[in-house]
Amino acid sequence: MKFFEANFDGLVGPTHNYAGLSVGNVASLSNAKNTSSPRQAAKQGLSKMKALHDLGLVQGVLAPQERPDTYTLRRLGFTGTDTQVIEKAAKLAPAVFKAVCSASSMWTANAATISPSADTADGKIHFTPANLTNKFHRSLEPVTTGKILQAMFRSTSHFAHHTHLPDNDHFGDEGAANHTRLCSQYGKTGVELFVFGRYAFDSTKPAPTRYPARHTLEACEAVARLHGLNQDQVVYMQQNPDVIDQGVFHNDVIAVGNQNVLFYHQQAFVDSKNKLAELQRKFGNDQELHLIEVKTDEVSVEQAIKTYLFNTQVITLPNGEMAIIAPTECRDNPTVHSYLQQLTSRGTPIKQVHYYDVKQSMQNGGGPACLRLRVVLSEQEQAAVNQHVIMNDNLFADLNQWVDKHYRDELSEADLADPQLLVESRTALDELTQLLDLGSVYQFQQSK
Ligand code: SUG
Repeated sequence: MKFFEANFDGLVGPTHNYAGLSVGNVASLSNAKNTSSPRQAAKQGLSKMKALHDLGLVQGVLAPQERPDTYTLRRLGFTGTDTQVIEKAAKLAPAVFKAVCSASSMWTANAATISPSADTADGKIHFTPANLTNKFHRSLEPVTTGKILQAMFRSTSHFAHHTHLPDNDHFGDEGAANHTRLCSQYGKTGVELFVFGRYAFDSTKPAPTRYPARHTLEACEAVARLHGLNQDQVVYMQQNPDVIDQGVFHNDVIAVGNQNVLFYHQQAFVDSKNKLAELQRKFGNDQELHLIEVKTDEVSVEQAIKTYLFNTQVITLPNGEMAIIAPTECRDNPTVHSYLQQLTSRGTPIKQVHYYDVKQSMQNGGGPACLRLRVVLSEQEQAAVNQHVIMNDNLFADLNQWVDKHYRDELSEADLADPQLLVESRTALDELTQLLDLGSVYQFQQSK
C-alpha cells in the first residue's frame, strides 16, 4: 500500500486584512492598518496550491470561515439586524470588531493536529481542531474548523474527529504549527514531536517574559492521549523562551520536519542536546535521521523571522527527493539565499528549493508552512476523502473564477464596517460550499 503526505491549504477568505491582532507576531503588528488585497492574497495561495499539485503532490483546499462573525458579536451583547450589529460594534467596540473580521483561518497549520493511521492505537487518522485560546480572533475558529474537517474527512471507518481541547489558556493548543512527525517512510510508525511554549501548571519552569507562549505541555499531552499514540513514539520539546520573546510565536517559525529530516535553528529548543538524543533513540538508533541545525552565525534568529527560512515546506517529491518550498523573502535575502543554495548540495535528502510569492500572507506572519495542514494518507484513505476539495486543473480554474467574482481588490480598516462586505462574504461562501461539496458548515447556512 502506498502512503504519501497531502497538504490542505487554507483558502484566503474575502475579509483578509491587516489588523495588528497578534502580539508576539512581529509581522502582524508592523503591518497593522495597511491596506490588504483579499483577491491577490487568495490568488497567491491558489498558485502555491497549484504549484504543489504540478510537482506531483496531492494538494487539497480548506475552506475559510465566515467573517465578520456576527454570531460572536451577538454573544457579546450587540443586537438588531446584522447591519445594526456591525455598525454598533464597529463604533462602540472597534478592537473587538476588528478581531471578528479576521481571515486568520487561512493559516491552516493552526487548524488542527493530525496523527496518521500508522501511529494511532485504532489505526484511524485522528483530528483535533486547535482551540487557539491565546488570541481572541483565533479562538473563534475551532467549532467551524471541526465542521469543515468533518465535511472533508467523512468516513468513520478511516477518520476519527475529536472536539477541540477545553477553551482555556491552560490547554492553549495551536495545532500542527507546533507538531512535526518524523518517520522513515510515511506508512511506517513515526515519532510525533510536540513542541510547547510553557508548562500550564508549574510556574517555576522557564517561560517567555515579553511575548506569550501560546501552547502548553498539557495541551500536547492531551492531544497525544486523544489520538491513542504510543508514548515510546512521542517526544515533547519546549521552545526556547528567548526566541518566543524575539517573535517566534509558533515552532514552525524556527523548525520544520519531513520524514527523516528535521531542519531547525540552533536556538529553537530548550535542552536541545538531550531532547534530540531522545528523538534519535525513539526514531531508532540504527535509522538515518538528518538533524540539520542552522547555527546563529549562519542565519540569525532575526533573519529567520524576517525571511521565514523555517516556515518553509519540506516536501517529498514523487522521485523520492526532497524539496523546500520557500517564500520569495528567502530568495531576496542574500544570507538566507546562499544558505539554501548550499543546503541542496550537502548530502541531505533536500535537493531543490522552489520560491513562491505569498506576500499578502507573510505580512500577517504567515509563510508557506502556515498556509498548509498536512495529512498522511494511504491510497485507500485518500479515496475516502471528499474528492471535491482535491486540487486539479478544473478546481484551480473554478476557484480563480470564484475569487474574481466575489473578492475585493482592496480592503482597508474602514471597509470592514461596510455591511455589504458581510453579504458579499456569505454569498461567496455559500457558493464555495457547493463547489467543494461541504454541505452546510457555516452558521448563516443553518439559519437559512
Ligand atoms: O496566529 N496572524 C497569525 C499567523 C499564523 C501563522 N501560523 C503559523 N505560524 N503556523 C497568528 O498570529 C494576524 C492577524 C492580524 O493581525 O490581522 C494573525 O492572526
